Amino acid sequence: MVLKSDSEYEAVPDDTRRSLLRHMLVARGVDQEARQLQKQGALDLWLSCQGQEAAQVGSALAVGPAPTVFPSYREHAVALLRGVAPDELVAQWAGRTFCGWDPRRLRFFPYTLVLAAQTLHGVGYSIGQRLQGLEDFVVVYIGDGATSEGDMSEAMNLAAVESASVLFVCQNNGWAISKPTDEQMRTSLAERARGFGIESVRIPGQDPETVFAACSRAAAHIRTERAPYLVEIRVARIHGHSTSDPHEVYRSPDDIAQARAADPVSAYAARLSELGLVDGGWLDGVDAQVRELRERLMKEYA
Ligand SMILES: Cc1ncc(C[n+]2csc(CCOP(=O)(O)OP(=O)(O)O)c2C)c(N)n1
Ligand SMILES: [Mg+2]
Repeated sequence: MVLKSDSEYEAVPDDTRRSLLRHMLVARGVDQEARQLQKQGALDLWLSCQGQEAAQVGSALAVGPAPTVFPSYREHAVALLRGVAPDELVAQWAGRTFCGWDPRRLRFFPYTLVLAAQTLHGVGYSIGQRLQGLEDFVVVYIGDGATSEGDMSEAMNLAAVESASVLFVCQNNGWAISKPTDEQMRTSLAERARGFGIESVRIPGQDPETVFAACSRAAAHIRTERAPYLVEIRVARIHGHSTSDPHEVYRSPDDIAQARAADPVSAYAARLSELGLVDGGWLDGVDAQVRELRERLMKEYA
């Protein structure tokens, strides 16, 4: 089967565009509420995904519901899109449970705080599924800093050698807590993947349609070639690494201001409004849904 050309992927259907925006708005609202709950002492910690919603929603919608996802610990937008309820999502961060959802039913594995361990879990799972004649498409999410772990190199090599159906999605937010990316690597991760024999692409992550198109292409490659693929997505982290991390100490005011200005959620909402794809009524409807989710979370945890 021939892979579709770039232009065939550019026309994202209008329903998909609205879906991208709705999932981004929901993720933003839940993330804001979780940060608020942490400030009130209801959660012990929260790692915000603000600024990374387009990368997460674009990639998750592009691959569809079939693949099993092996997340890191910041993939809240993917989790919500996969059906994790907000109260299930924050339960871990309130110290109530190791994992608030059913990983098998949702095909969304528990968050992994041991950096890069999920890369090997994901590749191994994919190989195991294939051996049993089951769906072997796996998506592994990883941050830029975690790619410095040996596990990531082992996982990429194993995936390449075994031709495993694994999509590696790296959200490169420029920071491993306070360590900037240029102090972590001399080449891009996309280049490194090619050294292992894995096809890859490096894309900006502010526009969910760019991410959706690149990940649709990657998914088609995985399904037709039965071989791994890596998408490196450049994103801007709006808040500190976690609610315990005062990023003003090591980030310039300019860097923080630029990340806020590049907010993918407000930019995409404005774009779809300008295009006439959503109107005030539609936005109010999503807002009401988000408010209800936030209120439920507040009642359960505050
Ligand atoms: C094996 C291991 N070493 C160190 C840590 C401490 N640690 C937690 S998050 C983090 C930075 C990770 O950065 P990155 O992979 O870029 O992800 P981001 O938090 O930016 O999404 C570090 C060093 C850890 N959790 N696990
Ligand atoms: Mg990072």
